[in-house]
Amino acid sequence: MNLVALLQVAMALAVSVGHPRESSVSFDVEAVSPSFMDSLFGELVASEQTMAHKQQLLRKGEVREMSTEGLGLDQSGQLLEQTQYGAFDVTLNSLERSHEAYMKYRLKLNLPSDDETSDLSSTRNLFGGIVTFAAFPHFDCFDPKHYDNDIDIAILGAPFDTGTSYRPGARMGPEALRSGARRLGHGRTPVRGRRGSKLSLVDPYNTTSHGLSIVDCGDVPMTPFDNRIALNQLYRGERAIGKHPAKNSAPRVLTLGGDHTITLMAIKAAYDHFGPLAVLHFDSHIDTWDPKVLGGGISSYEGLNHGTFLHYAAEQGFLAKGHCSHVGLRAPYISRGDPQHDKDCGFHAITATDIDEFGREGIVQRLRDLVGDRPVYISVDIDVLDPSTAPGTGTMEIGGWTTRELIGVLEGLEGINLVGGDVVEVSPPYDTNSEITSLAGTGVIDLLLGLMVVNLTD
Ligand SMILES: *[C@@H]1O[C@H](CO)[C@@H](O)[C@H](O)[C@H]1NC(C)=O
Ligand SMILES: [Mn+2]
Repeated sequence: MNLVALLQVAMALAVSVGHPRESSVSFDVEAVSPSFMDSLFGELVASEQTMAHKQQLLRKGEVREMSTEGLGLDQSGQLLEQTQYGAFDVTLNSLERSHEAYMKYRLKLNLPSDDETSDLSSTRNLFGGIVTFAAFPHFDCFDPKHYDNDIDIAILGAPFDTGTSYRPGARMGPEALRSGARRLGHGRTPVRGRRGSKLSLVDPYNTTSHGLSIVDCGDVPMTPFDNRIALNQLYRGERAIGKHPAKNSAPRVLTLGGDHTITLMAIKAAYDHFGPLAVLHFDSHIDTWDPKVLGGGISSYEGLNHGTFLHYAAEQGFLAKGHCSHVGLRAPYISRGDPQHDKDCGFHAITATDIDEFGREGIVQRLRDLVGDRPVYISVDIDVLDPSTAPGTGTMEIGGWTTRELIGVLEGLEGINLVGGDVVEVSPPYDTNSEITSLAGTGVIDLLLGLMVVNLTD
């Protein structure tokens, strides 16, 4: 738009503002006492029309004047104390009364006593303080001294990214996912879960309402210098959580990655308690790559990485073969044998474009049929989302789902026997300043948590 056009628009606006619609009430402005807002902000907020409107509402009793209770006025509106503006001994009308009361109130600062701390100890701080996921309680879950403490659902960080083939950074994932969860914790939302579903009624963050013990166990220390040690540390951490008493067979763990390699240890630990798992693997990549194809080279140790871990999970017998599925696939294969090898590992495949062909409900039905009532593990690689909704990840692929599509499919899985889950590959160094990728990851954890609470309280 050039300057002349801009001026024309500005003038048109000025004209329209200058001629407001005719008010239907005739009204004498002088007769209305200004409220305290009018006095403070004057012409900024008050106009002939707003004053008339307000007066009408007052007359009809649809709004009330500000209460004068506790503001140093007696019933008749007499100010009881001397103000810095002098003593008021006239009886004020109601609007003046609110105004004067407000002005007087503004002059007062009532601090609590110097030893009072109740507002410091019980207040949620959205942008400060020690951050646990959605402010869930924390204790050292790995210390045998605490093995008696109940854990029904554990949140566990796996800060590890030395199994990644492309861009690293996912070791910072857990703290970013927790940061994204600072605003969670206030119960139900208008959109979590389908209308009338149990998921839409539960409040995962109100432990009084569901009676489950949900704990943020913090992060497992994972060494960045030797993947074998790091992954074993994670396995032992997940296993330690499994030693705590749970109301329903065993604690269920939601793991915050970390690159996708960490899922192998989470699945292994879940397998210890629940047996072969129907794995729903939301990812743009297959991650069942044969180690000979991806990474296996000079040392066999290279063969275990974020693109091969599902090959190992299948080989180790952790998977309920034929009951697992990829969801959202679209990344290029590496070798011609990949599709066959993927099938051999026991996976079905739902591609990113299948949502256009079968719709959300078509995909939901297929997944539900596939897992039945088997123990299910849901692993969500955030790169299943389109780079426009999740740019902060290691290996982006175009043409993915939106967060709403992913949420819609996950909600459709309400009622499945979800025994474990994770969100991986959130790489904060590649995220935007507004942290959209970690927020998407947090939203997925929020849903998995909801699915678990529904499942455990059925
Ligand atoms: C939590 O749940 C309890 C029991 O259902 C209820 O009384 C309480 O109001 C809830 N608290 C919040 C903050 O929603
Ligand atoms: Mn992956």
